Amino acid sequence: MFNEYNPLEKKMFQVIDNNGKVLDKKWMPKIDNEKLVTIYKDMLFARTADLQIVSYQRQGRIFTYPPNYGQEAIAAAAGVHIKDNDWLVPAFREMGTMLAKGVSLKELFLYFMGYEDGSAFKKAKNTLPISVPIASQLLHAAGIGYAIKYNKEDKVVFGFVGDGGTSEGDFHEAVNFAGVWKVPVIFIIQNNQYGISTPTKMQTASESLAIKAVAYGVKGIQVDGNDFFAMYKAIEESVDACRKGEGPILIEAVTYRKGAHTTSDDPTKYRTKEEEQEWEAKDPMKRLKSYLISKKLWSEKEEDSILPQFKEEIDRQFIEAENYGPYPAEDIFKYMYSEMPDDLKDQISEHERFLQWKSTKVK
Ligand SMILES: Cc1ncc(C[n+]2csc(CCOP(=O)(O)OP(=O)(O)O)c2C)c(N)n1
Ligand SMILES: [Mg+2]
Repeated sequence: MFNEYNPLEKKMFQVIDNNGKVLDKKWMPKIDNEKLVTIYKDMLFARTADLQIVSYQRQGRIFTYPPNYGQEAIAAAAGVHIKDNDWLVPAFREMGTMLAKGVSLKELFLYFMGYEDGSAFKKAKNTLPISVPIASQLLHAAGIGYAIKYNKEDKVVFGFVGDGGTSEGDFHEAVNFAGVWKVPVIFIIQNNQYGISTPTKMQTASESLAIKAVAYGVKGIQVDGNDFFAMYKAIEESVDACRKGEGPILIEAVTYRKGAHTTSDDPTKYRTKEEEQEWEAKDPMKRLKSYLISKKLWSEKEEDSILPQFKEEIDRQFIEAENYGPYPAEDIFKYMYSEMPDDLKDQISEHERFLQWKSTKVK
């Protein structure tokens, strides 16, 4: 696959078309029917939660949130392949993979409500916190990959970044050294066509983002990120390659951020209705659903009956997060170092004085 879809060939890897029809059986991954339905349900759960969070934010019940809407196939495919012991190094738009790794929705809610506990995952092993400083997480991904190789462990690192992130030095340093060290890291670029309002064509003069792999001497592939089967297959082969010591791999997953950049953004200011409609036809959930319906594995009726249960479960976890109670001010400072340096201790005292002052001002 990596030969046939070498980025120099300028071909995007696809398995199904926009109507869920298989384009080339040779690439169709073997997935048990029951498992496939479970995966679809997980994607539906993630999408439902994502839409519901935007509505909680509009009610003033949660802070700024970056919607995953439209990018679910990428996160789901990674979620199927990532094992408990593998490392997940997220950016901030990978809800499906985080849930698959064992992060709870409640923990994600806590994170977006400002609690440090939202990053202290109770169940998910080997999962780094959400990373907002763009691309900085990839250096950790490369470093963890190095440690895995050094310790001769059978683990793979899944490192996520956006198209905008590929313009950061950290991206290039991480991919370069991962290539030099030949470490088991799968770099997944979610090319959702925008970095806030900046379109991908303004990020780079390269033919594609996948082609950057060539310069670093690593395997790369451009994949239709809205095609679940293509993402499944590409990640499956990437994991195999990494476990055989043939990593790292760079995947450019071509997708579309159907929602706003975050709840603080208004995409009507910088993109057209026509463009949105064009991508609507490529929606990842619709495509997988069409496939499932054509195979009689799923129906609109089943979807209608499961959605209220999902909504109730999402609400239940949200209300638990809402009732979490106040957090100690120290939480903001205590996780950066194992032993807190003096300047941070000073900042805690200053912050406490500020909170004290504020409580006398704000009624
Ligand atoms: C180092 C850094 N610079 C700027 C920002 C502000 N910022 C937040 S998201 C974003 C755009 C990121 O775009 P992309 O990498 O394509 O990811 P997407 O949001 O599309 O998932 C920017 C510039 C930041 N968080 N970190
Ligand atoms: Mg982007």
